[in-house]
Amino acid sequence: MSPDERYSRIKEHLSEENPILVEVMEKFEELDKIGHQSGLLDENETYISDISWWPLISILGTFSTGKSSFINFYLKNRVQISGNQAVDDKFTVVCYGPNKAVTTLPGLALDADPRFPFYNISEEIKKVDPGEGNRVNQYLQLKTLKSEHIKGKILIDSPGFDADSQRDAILKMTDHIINMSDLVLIFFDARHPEPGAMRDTLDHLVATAMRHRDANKILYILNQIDTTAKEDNLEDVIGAWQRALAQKGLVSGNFFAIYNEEAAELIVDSATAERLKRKKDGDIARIYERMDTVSVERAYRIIKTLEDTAEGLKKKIPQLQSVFQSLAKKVLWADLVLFGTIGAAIGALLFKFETLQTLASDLMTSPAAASFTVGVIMIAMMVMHYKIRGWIARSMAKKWMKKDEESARSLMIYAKGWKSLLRVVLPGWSSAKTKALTALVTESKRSIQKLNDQFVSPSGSKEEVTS
Ligand SMILES: Nc1nc2c(ncn2[C@@H]2O[C@H](COP(=O)(O)OP(=O)(O)O)[C@@H](O)[C@H]2O)c(=O)[nH]1
Ligand SMILES: [Mg+2]
Repeated sequence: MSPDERYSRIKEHLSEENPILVEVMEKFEELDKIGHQSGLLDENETYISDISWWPLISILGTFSTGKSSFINFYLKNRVQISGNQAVDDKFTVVCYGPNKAVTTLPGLALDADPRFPFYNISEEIKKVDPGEGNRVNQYLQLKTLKSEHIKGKILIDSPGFDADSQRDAILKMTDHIINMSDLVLIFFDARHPEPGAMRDTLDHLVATAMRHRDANKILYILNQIDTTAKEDNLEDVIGAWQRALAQKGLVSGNFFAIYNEEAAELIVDSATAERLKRKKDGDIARIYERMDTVSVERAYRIIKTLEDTAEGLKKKIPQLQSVFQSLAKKVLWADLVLFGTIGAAIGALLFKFETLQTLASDLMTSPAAASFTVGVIMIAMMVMHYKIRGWIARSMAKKWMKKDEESARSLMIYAKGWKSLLRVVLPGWSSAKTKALTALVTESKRSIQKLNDQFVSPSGSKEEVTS
């Protein structure tokens, strides 16, 4: 799919979700143009390919911790099957769709759609599971439904890791998903909060989450706390759980303790029931708030990416220009030497052989023949020039590969194509681009202001917004 097509399909959807992001997207198109002109991007590459435009919330945890039940409750719809067995062996991506009823689509639908963060996920899957054929359907499925609760975000339910023979591949996919997600909910089971119950999977999740540079996006949720009612030991259970996490190196975090009303056991003691419910209601409200503000955070993050990319280019382009200047110098010398030698050789031949001289003057008397000859010589020279240019650019790229891969890549892109070197070496080339980039950054700051106007509510949810 060409970048243009990709842009227009995403735009179509964003115009419903958040028009400010359509503006931001247009700025990304400008960035792409600069990227293409400077050889930093290949023809069909785009800076938006790393961005997913919908906030992604992933729900992780070992099997039977109540992930699917939580999603069903949140969406007020029985989207996922829940139960005591490992019912799902796939990641399920849940998003807004045109049908009221829940519609299930194979993973390929996600792999092929640039509007979703799973575009080209099959490449990622190939890395974790290099088996035969396209295995995307084995790891992913898509469920869509027409519901206000899912509008503007994407939820991911994760499979029952433990029962899976492809556990390693699933864990690697999980890492990838943590990286892509705006918010990660890691579920724990209050029936086994003690350290011994920290299975490998949870260990892995917690370790991965902790390493993450954006640790605030990870919420640790102790679920099924209704099961503490019988012994009335909620504080002990929460304490044991947090100590277990601390033992893994997690010093502080977003801790929550909840249960699912619909799945909970009946709590006989009314005082305990009341206390648990209060705790749960408070924590659920905080979790939901994070889930709802995630689309706001995402908008800011996209603009931040735009700014960072622009700033990066501003630094990169003058460097690139000096690389191209040295390429141009080398090509110029090579041209001079080659064409000089050829010219001199032709001159010497004409001087030496009289038959050649008469042939040449005969040619000159017929304008058609003369222009044909000149044309042939010009084309031959052009071909030679581009061959030499490609050859020098490639050999330079090889050297740059060790120092700076981006410059090397640009050289390679130039080596392949017919782009003019002349323009690139003129001083105006990089100054015009850096000027355009500076303007882009200023404009993106304005988009942030617009977002602020749109989102910041007087109720004070502002600190949730900026991250
Ligand atoms: N007691 C209790 N049971 C729950 C709670 N949440 C889910 N369950 C039950 O736990 C089982 C596993 O739930 P499920 O959502 O399928 O877990 P998943 O494997 O993490 O998706 C089901 O039988 C649910 O009814 C809860 O908060 N309390
Ligand atoms: Mg499940």
